[in-house]
Amino acid sequence: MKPIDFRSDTVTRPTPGMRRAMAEAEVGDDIYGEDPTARRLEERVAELLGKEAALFVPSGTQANQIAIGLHCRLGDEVLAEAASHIFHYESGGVSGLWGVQPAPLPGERGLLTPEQVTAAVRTDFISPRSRLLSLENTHNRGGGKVWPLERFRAVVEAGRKAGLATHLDGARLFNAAVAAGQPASAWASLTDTVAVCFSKGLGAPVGSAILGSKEHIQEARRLRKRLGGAMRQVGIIAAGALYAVEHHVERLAEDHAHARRLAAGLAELAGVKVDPASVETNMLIVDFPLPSGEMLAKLSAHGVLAGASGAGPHSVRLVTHLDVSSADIDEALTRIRRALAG
Ligand code: TLP
Repeated sequence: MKPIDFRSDTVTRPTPGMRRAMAEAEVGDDIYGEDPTARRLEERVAELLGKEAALFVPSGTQANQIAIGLHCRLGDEVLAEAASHIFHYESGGVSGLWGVQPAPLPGERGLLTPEQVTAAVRTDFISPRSRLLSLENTHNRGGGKVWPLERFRAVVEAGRKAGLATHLDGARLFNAAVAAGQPASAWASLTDTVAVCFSKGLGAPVGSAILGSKEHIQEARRLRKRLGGAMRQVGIIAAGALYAVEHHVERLAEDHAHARRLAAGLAELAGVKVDPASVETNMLIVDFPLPSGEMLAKLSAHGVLAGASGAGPHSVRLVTHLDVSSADIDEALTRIRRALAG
């Protein structure tokens, strides 16, 4: 039985068209600035997101960490929602790489208010210098929550007024854009820097980008080298990312519809708690009757892979993506029903 894999949208395999684009990519040594495919990708993404410049990097984690390195000095503080990826899943990079202190703000599914940001900024010399506001759209631990554009604008504005630099962790910004029916640039143009990933919902095997002003990206190039992220004939993977940007954005609507359908099916099962109305993009946070470790083992034995969400002892995260079809959703519901009965 082939497992249906809802652990993350990072698990996708390149499609035949993507593999062809990668195999045929024109390449050169990118540390000499000679890789034409990486250049094309960077220009295309900068144009799509309304930023002056972009830099291809190996991962979303590195894109976020470069942003912290760009904006902060030793001893500064970065404000972000408490459950944000930069605090939870980047191996302590905020403090370990840059000597920066986290200022975690409690949010509602990852969203903050302008008042909260204003109140959190510290101005006395005894406290760390509040320096960067980092927001995440969609919000991962918020269950794929989309930042409503006007609220995002107001929060960024509050940060800017208080003298903070602003960063958007847009690992799944294209999911937000498709779900809200707005261009990705609507959010991206508001912050100083933006990180986007090609290896999540867009289905590329590797790669992310950091975007900002020409000056920021020039300095980002130095930080990428320092972190060991400058690569040579990188066009091979940049071609997969470029293919993803050109072919896999609009189809994210299918993943969102699959997530909603999965939630609606699960909501009918006894003892399973999920609110289908809360599913905005490609993620579901579901409470099962068993503790998540036990439940995940049971699901796996029945051919359904998922992960703990971190939201509570019974909470599981399921993520839809390019390699989960509409038939897989029906089959997954049958298997989950069986797992709960068995
Ligand atoms: N998220 C992964 C795990 O790290 C949790 C996932 O499976 O969702 N920002 C956000 C909002 C992310 O969700 C992720 C990946 C990243 C950054 C980091 O991207 P990578 O894995 O490319 O370093």
